[in-house]
Amino acid sequence: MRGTIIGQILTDHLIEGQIDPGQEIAISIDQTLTQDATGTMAYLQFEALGLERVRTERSVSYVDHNTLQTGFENADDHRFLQTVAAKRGIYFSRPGNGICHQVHLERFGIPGKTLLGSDSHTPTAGGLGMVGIGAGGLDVALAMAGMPFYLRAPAVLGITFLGELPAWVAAYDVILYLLQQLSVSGGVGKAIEYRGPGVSRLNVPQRATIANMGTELGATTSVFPSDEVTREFLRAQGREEDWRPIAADAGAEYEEEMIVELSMLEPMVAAPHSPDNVVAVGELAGMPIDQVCIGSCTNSSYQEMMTVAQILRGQRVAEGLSLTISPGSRQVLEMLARSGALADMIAAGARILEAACGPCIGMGQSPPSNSVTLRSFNRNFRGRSGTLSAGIYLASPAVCAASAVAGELVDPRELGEPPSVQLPKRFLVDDSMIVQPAEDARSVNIQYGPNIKPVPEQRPLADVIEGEILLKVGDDISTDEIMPAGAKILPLRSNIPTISEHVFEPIDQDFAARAQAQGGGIILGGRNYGQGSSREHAALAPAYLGIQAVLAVSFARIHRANLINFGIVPIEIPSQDYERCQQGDELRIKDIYATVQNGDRLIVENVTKGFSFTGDCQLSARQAQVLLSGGALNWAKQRLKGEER
Ligand code: MIC
Ligand code: SF4
Repeated sequence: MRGTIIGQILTDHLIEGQIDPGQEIAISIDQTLTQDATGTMAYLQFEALGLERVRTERSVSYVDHNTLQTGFENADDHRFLQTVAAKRGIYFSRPGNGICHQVHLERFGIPGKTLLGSDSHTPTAGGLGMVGIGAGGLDVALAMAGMPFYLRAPAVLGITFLGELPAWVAAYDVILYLLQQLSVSGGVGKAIEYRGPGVSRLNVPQRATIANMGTELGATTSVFPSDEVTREFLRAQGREEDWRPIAADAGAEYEEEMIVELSMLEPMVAAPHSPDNVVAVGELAGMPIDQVCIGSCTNSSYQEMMTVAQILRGQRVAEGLSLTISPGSRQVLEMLARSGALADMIAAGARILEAACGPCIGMGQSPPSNSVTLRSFNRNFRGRSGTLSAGIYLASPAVCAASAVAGELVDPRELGEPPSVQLPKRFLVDDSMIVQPAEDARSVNIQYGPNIKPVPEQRPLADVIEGEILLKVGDDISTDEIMPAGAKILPLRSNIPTISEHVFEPIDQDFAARAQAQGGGIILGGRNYGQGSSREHAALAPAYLGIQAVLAVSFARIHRANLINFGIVPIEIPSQDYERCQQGDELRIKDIYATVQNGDRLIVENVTKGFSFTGDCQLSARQAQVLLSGGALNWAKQRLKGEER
């Protein structure tokens, strides 16, 4: 850690603790971002803290996830978000202005600063040399209140890039290659720092693509140096004054190291249903494809979109195949339009969607039953497209565009000369869709709609947890399976009682009803439980259904923090005990208060089968306090009160 970029930025922001991998530290947060789907809850929680204005250097609220407005719910959410932003000192990026991570990179990110976002892909900002971390909305609300963010200090994995990307090989192929090598849990407990001569040959949007998908590796954050390339990008965005150089010290110490020879890489594809199920495109070439979707926070920069336009120029989308394109921001979309590239896309038969998350989060464009959809996105978990029976494949925008024309998976290297796209000297800068906070906050009334329900009261922690294993699930369960998104469910994000009826729906349709009938219970999970999204609804809604504990072989970082924030005890158990317990078994866990407080191991009694085993909560002193206070909101309120005195 010593001398690394991550070590330097964490040290600059350290408030409590010692930066040793695995130890809990508290850092100050310079900037926050929220998006609409997690933002409404984050701001409801911020309101519950009772502060007048945010206390960060810069907080931005984006509307990008739910822009379908199939009913009044979304529109009400947008109005709520805009009025809260105006009143509380937050910049508001209006619907249509683009995907949070892309716009933040273009307009707000600053090298060397910390950014906490209520979205798991917040590390995208690492492309600019910023430490971006994804968290639950409540943690972001606390950061907006000026409170530190607590995390386990990561170990630093230094990845050295040598050489240069060959023709037709994209930044996306680099991260798919890393996923193939390291798996979706390979980055857990780590921060990834990129270095070496190959880095200077990647521009900022390419670096951002790689940093973005470090999330799929399970990494806490991913960071690139801030160098002349970064400076050039910021200059082209008209904000060179935000630049400062950041590099690792000569003797920087990495806990782990890896070398990637960029020139050896080739176009890759991730097959269903996991982003680490990666093979070379060549291995699946010729596979028929029904739908292609290009865009998302991973791959919707100007450069990627121009590449797509050049591949599509003069071509036609294959018969029977639907191609959608969602540019990452209004800046990108307008530049495509003014350059004529948009016309090439339209002429080829592409369906142009607005600059938003769109199909990536299942907001429209669900593919047909049992079909194959090829996407330039970052996740291909089962059901994420909105069609449970469809297989989602992930590949670079170039592979996607070439395949859309052919109607089957194509290795673009067959197309001959690759498009040559340079970043412009000047991007088209127009911030008119970013609303500044009101100067006179008193003039603004926060507007709530009927679907916006208050944050539910937290039940106090029980000293004895007794209940049935309501559901036993396997390894790598994602939050998309725990609390699905998509066009039907996303509009319910501001309404916990209603959204909780959909908990675990893709796995077990009856789960919510069973939990309600039993008045709660326990969930049993395998390894890496809760990977994927930062959505705190995957903890908040189960808590509302009365879930008191989740037992799992291991947990994903953000989800574990969210469970604690909402008073659910995360208990790690040995895999042989996971095997021995079954759905329907009655469990009893006693002396919770004492064990939480003293950091001891817990004894879990399987009453049905008549055996006991030990579990471990591995709580820091602060996390114990949070659980004992009945969740992070109560805990934070107590602290803010203490501050007033
Ligand atoms: C996602 O990609 O799953 C999301 C939607 O952006 C989530 C946030 C959410 O659930 O609102 C994420 O990645 O954190
Ligand atoms: Fe939006 Fe998809 Fe990125 Fe999540 S992963 S922020 S849904 S584009």
